[in-house]
Amino acid sequence: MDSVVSDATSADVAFAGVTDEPLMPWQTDRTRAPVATKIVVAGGFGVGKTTLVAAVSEIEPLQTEALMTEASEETDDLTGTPDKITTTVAMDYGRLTLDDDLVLYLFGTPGQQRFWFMWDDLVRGAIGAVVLADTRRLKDCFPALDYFESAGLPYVVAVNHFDGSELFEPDDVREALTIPTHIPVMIMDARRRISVIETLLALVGHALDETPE
Ligand SMILES: Nc1nc2c(ncn2[C@@H]2O[C@H](COP(=O)(O)OP(=O)(O)O)[C@@H](O)[C@H]2O)c(=O)[nH]1
Ligand SMILES: [Mg+2]
Repeated sequence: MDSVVSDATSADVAFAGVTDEPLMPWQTDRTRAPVATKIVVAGGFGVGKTTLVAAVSEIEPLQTEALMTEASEETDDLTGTPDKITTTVAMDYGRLTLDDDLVLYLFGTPGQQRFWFMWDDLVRGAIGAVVLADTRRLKDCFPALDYFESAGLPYVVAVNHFDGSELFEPDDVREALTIPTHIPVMIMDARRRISVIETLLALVGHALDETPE
């Protein structure tokens, strides 16, 4: 049963912790059943989505990497990640249990423009999204920001800080991307579990804040 991804909305998540509320469809026992939430991980090509999911997933992350061929040379910009030889063609998928009562299902989006058609399916039932940004290629996250803004899906911005790139303050990134003040902007390292969990918790908290009373 643990592979079932619910259609939890942020409202479901907000109510699931209240003891006299009815059980959620995925709950059989209020004292033990975890709340399942779906989170989308988005951002430009090579920004660290696959790395993030792999850093925290307790199941072998499902990755659909393919060797990049010369055919994708023109579309896949390698300037920031010259060593990258694989690319995610469908999506990353991972699971993370927090405190035994909150299970996060992580879905990485394919970064490339040619896979945009999948996004409407990917975000269905999600409580929110993490938009990864690389300060050397900030504009790569604009399509994701635009998408979640217009979809009305809560999101946080996580700057994946790469070694050797300049370290910016969250407020500098917020200003550069014109992110509204109520949206969390985090500096993160996609390779570090603790750092990623911090970002995911910020998103869960933010999604709850955005839930209408
Ligand atoms: N130095 C450094 N490298 C990273 C970091 N995050 C990802 N990488 C590397 O950058 C490359 C692209 O990351 P990947 O997760 O595949 O990007 P994706 O296209 O968004 O899934 C990989 O070779 C990663 O090992 C980071 O925080 N620091
Ligand atoms: Mg990837």
